[in-house]
Amino acid sequence: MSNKPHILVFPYPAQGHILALLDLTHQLALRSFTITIIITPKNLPTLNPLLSAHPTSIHTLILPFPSHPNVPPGVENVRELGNSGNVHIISALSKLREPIVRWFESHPSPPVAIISDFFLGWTLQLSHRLGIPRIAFHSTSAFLTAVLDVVWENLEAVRGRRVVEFSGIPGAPSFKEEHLPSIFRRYRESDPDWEIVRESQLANSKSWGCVLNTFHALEGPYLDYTTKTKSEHRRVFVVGPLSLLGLENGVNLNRSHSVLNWLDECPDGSVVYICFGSQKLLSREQMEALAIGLERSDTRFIWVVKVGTNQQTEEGYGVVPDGFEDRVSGRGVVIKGWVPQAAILSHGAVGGFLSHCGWNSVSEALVAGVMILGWPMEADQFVNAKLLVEDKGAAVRVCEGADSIPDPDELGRVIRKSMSMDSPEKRRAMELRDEALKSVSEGGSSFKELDEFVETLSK
Ligand code: BUP
Repeated sequence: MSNKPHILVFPYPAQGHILALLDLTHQLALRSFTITIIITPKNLPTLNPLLSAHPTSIHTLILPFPSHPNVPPGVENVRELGNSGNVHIISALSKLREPIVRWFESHPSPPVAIISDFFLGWTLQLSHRLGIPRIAFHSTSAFLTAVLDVVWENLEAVRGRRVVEFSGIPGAPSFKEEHLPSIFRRYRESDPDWEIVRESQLANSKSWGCVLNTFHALEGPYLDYTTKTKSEHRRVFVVGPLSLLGLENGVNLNRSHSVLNWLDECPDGSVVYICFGSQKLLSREQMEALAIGLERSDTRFIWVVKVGTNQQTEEGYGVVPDGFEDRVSGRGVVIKGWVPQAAILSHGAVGGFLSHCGWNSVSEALVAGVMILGWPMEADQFVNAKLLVEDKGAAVRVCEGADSIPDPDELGRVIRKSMSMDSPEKRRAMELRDEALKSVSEGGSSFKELDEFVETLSK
């Protein structure tokens, strides 16, 4: 390897976490860092476009993913395990320090820093062992970071409360307990895996620094709060929206998907795009309600359907109702499989996004100036939805809850109404798009902080 600074990058194996950190990695590679990405065999294909774009400066350290009593064999990605698998995956990965230490000690030019996902707080100890600083990468909002910090420090005060108030956070928000990430409801002192997760999260605030995938114009007050309260955590770099800086926005963007050709034929702003992220599988009843709602909306749509295992399909999960596709033929497209979401959202024909409000989806919608029709279900999604709907006025809420079944008539009506007329939410979404673009352009806040980050890493 060359003499350029060498950085270790360790993503968490969930699509929403990996992709954003790879966007940052792309930027570091463009700025002449040498990078090694720690990855498990099954997640290696996700890296392929980046490895092809930077064949000499990005390398991989492939971990032997362990057999662990709580991890079903071969499962290495939350996409298959679902959100409830996070505790097991974090715990299983944390048992893989030794191969990383051995690799590091035998490397002729070992890394000078590690950037690891905020779910992998245990890598703080690893960084101490390696004698290099750790930077926590947060693929979530600053609002969530603020909420989580308060919760992790005050678990007892939160547990069992129906409504949790965050008086110290700007705007003094409150959340129903079930709208906080479910991991907090799994608290059992006797569970050793749980302790790993808790310690891991607390380690984030003790790390050398952190990088946040958001931007000041979107989350100024929460960023000020986070920067101020993280007393030990002086180096906060706010560099988003990273999707604007990723490989996808470069010359290698793979825009070849037939649905983009279909969009070319649709009028501007006429299509609602529906996708609930890489993890959520809808039940039979939810699929039916959504299908009827879409039929009644009289609106053009693209619906990305996540398909489950054979057994889940037999139970009706992810099953598109019989005859639906024929009935909406010409007006709607159902896609079972991966689509280039960022490219779809940036297509002029897309005017709305029925979304679970995962942070990357939110960020990609903002970048495209597309209004969100929010259906938060779990994890950080309620926090993100509150930010968008109540703080920013750039989204409308159409449903909430992982198991909720929307009223099809109401759903159809809201979709039709939101898509057919100009609205304050649509205008707000466009304003935020301009702010997002300004942030990453020369002189913008994220542009400057990325430069500072690069400079600090280079010292
Ligand atoms: Br599905 C799907 N194409 O077909 P979120 C998702 N994505 O590009 P999640 C595609 O995956 P976590 C598809 O653009 C976004 O970047 C999408 O991240 C991309 O949701 C990402 O929105 C999904 O944060 O995230 O999957 O729930 O893994 O963080 O739980």
